[in-house]
Amino acid sequence: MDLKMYLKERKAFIDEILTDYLPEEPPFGKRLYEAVKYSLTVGGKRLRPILCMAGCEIVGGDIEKAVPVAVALEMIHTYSLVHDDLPVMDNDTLRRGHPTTWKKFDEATAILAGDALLNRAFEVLADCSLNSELKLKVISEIGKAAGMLGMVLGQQCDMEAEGRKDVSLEELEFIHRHKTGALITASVVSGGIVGGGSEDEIEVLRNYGQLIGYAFQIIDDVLDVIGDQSKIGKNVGSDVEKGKVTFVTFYGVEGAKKKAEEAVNKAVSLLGIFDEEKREPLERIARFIVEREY
Ligand code: GRG
Repeated sequence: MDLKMYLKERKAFIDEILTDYLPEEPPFGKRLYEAVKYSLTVGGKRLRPILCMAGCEIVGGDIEKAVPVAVALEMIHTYSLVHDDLPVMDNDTLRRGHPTTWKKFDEATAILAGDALLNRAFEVLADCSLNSELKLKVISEIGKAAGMLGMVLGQQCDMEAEGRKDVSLEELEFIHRHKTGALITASVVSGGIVGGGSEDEIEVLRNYGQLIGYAFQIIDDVLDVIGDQSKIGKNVGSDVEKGKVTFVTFYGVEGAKKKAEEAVNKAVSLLGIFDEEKREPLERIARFIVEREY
């Protein structure tokens, strides 16, 4: 399997269909529509949709059924980035190699564009053609992961930790398990649910997601120190600038990379319950997470 080609093709597929899931352009308030479209189409690895589709495939499901779920996940992820970049939060001007939504439009429009994306994601889920039982399971899974005991809580804790030097490793892990890990985990788990995975299979996907989510955040911290801005598409060095305690603070760059590798090895070993051929994409995606330069 050629992972580069796999990621490229899956990303191209998602890029192509994302805006099909937007409603018709309204006659007024076009600025909101433009901001939503801009935020969604300006780039991104599409990792969460790719994980969702791969989660569906590994349990032997029909990938077509995972598509609206994959789209909803990318909408939620995009909303989180749009809000995270706002001056009242991370105050970032560059995202995915382009001006952040608030910078390109204005702050109020960026807030509304984020709100619109979050709501649209749940409309897409509610309106998709999955059977009602699976649909509710997926909505509940994603709602919990994105919501007040998931990503939003992680974001709040992250803001509260900013500038504090006494953040413990336990607190840091809590922050990232929620802020970054929850939606990554929900992506692969919801794919497994849609694909009709058994309870044991879903449990493996959940543990896999948590481990790769942890590794993903560690590498995000590493890239903020040693990354190439032109490759990662956002400003580097912002953690130090904002006085943030990160995994690099605790482990150093090499130690942090080692931690991420250990997590990924464990995640890959969990996939042993699946057929060798079927598990390859999720194995390779896990490895990509630690090897990535963007
Ligand atoms: C505002 C509710 C709310 C939440 C924001 C996810 C998040 C929470 C903030 C993003 C800040 C950040 C840099 C987190 C580190 C990990 C992360 C989620 C990076 C961005 O995800 P990628 O690398 O981005 O998948 P692309 O652009 O490729 O989609």
